[in-house]
Amino acid sequence: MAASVKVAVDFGRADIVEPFVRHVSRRHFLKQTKVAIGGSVALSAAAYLPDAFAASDPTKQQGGPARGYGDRASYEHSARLITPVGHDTTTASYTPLQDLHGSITPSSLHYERHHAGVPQIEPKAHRLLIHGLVERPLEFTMSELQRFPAVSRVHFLECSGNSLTEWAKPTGKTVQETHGLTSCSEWTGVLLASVLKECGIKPSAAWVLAEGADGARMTRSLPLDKCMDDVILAYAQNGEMLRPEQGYPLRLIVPGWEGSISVKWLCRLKVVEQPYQTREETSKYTDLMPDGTARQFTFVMEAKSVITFPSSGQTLPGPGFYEIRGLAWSGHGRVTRVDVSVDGSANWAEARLQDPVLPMSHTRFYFPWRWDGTAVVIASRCVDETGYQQPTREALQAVRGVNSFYHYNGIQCWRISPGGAVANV
Ligand SMILES: Nc1nc2c(c(=O)[nH]1)N[C@H]1C(S)=C(S)[C@@H](COP(=O)(O)O)O[C@H]1N2
Ligand SMILES: [Mo]
Repeated sequence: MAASVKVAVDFGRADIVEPFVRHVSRRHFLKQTKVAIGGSVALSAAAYLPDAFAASDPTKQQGGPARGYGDRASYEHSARLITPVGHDTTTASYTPLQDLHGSITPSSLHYERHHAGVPQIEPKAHRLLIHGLVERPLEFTMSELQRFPAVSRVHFLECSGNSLTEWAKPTGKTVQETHGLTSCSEWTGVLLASVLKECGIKPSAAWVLAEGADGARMTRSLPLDKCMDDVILAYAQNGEMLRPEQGYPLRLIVPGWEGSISVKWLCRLKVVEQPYQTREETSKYTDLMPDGTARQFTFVMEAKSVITFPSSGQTLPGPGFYEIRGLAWSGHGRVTRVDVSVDGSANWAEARLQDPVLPMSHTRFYFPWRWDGTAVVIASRCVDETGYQQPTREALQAVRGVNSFYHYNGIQCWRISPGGAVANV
């Protein structure tokens, strides 16, 4: 490898940059790039091109062929973690949040939750029936739905069971296991309001029953107000048609609300007066309170954040500069602030938010930090545009007790021990 190594660092903070630049040497550089310390690095071309490439005719094709449908580099192996939830068809797969950059989840890594497996539905044969309290009951084909004015919006989805293992005490699990049931995509489709208006809503209507065409026939009741506001009948995700796991060819995207109400493989909407009290809103997806009563229809996913680097299961190579990175989101709108603590929640300082900060979307945050090599506990907490602040586990327990299952959004702490190992504490 050629010895000409030029390192340009642009962290924007002299106190972090200077020690790094002062001590930089070729050996140091090689060691540090292995741990992806960041900054911008320029090498001479000969330093990174294999000899064969540098020596041969650059006008002749030497690399692989073009491909009709792309795949990632053969060196990349990040994957969803698949766990059986109940009997063998109830499955969840968890997004590897620790490996992701920015705020969009690659479609192939979007978490999955399906109660009876993934059906294969032929789009030409698929229909959406809208009936009940409407002037004109109508059945739409996929191509008819695609003729309506389209919208593309970035929204997170989060299963209300995300982080449920953390209710009582820390579990030692990784961020993929504790928080991997949330993902964020750009969804394209037609506003449900446009299609409902086409059918003509009768005055007595107040709820809409949504049914999926999978084996589970997932069925949920949605308040009509939400349906007329921002609910999307989505057929595309991150620029291409939905993945089968995400509900191909048609699903609901109910922004900011618990994932289970975003019915996949959507085939029927019945406009009604009352919620239907289906299994998914009585025996499931209710919150058991300490006094023995249960909260029902707790739709909105409250503000939540988590540090994805460094996070449980990772190991820091040694003391020095790190950029703490994570994700924050709120079902009530935009995230307005994320604070990070690097001293066991004694002090908090504001993290930098990545623009654009979109409503009901994952928001990436960054926090520059110099680790001195001692044992520390790091954590993040977020505030949303309603002023609500993400609570501690203790604060949540004080209100909700420990019988609750769904809707855990407590502050997540990671401990870094002197050897660099990061653990869930
Ligand atoms: N038809 C149908 N819709 C469904 C489900 C299902 O099993 N069947 N699972 C729900 C649950 S519990 C969640 S959290 C989300 C998950 O969406 P995803 O798999 O695209 O992440 O879909 C919801 N919609
Ligand atoms: Mo879910």
